[in-house]
Amino acid sequence: MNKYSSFALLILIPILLFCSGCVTEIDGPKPSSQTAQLGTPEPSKEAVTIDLLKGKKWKYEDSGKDLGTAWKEINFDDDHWDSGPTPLGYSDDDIATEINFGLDEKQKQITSYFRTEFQIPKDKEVTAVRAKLRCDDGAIVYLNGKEVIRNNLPEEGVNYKTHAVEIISGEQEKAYTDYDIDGQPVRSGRNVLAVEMHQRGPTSSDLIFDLKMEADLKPAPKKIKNVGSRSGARLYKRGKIKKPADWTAFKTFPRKASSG
Ligand SMILES: [Ca+2]
Repeated sequence: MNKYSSFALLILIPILLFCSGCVTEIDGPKPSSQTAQLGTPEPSKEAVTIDLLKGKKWKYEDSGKDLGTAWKEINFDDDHWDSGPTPLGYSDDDIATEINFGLDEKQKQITSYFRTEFQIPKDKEVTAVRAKLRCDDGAIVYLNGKEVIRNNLPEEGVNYKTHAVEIISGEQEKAYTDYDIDGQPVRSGRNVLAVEMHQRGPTSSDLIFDLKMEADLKPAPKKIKNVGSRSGARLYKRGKIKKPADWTAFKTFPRKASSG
């Protein structure tokens, strides 16, 4: 080996050793950051079904009085009403909460009123609502003040003296009727269900009410974010802002009158 060959080896050997290290590093274990990402999967965007009324108690008003229309609204004060789990009613074997029908069993009160509430998480959106109603004899169900179910009652002119259309007896008393509910009245946070139950007549022997309800929920879209206010204008943005021209004045406010 001449001096030129020796010099070439002195240059090539370090280069080969360095490249060998590069290959080992590239083919070796990946950085630990990838393992961390696998441990924190993104939230599922699939809809999930929840039971809205599981274990709920219902408030009830069984005095036989005419409550008018305010009783079905979301902010009605029902603190003084009694409460209990379903089925509610009287004169049936599987009643969980016994209510009153008045002093005379041959002149029973026609209408009784029921209320309960449930919550929808603020980060969820309702895509479907389903219900199962057991009623003897007739019922109207309101969700946040809007009628969503009417069973065995006239289409119009219903008041606290209105009788149910048909007698419910035998196996019909234990049957549940399925409903697909318009989910539009459902709101984020607190929701109120209100139900009026009507007897077929003052001598009807029994009254039974039960309601089951479930909803499909999916993650709600991101809300518009308030990014601050300047000079009486409130500014909003959606997603990523690329240019100053994307900013839009949402609303302006009158300035306070100066004291001078
Ligand atoms: Ca009845």
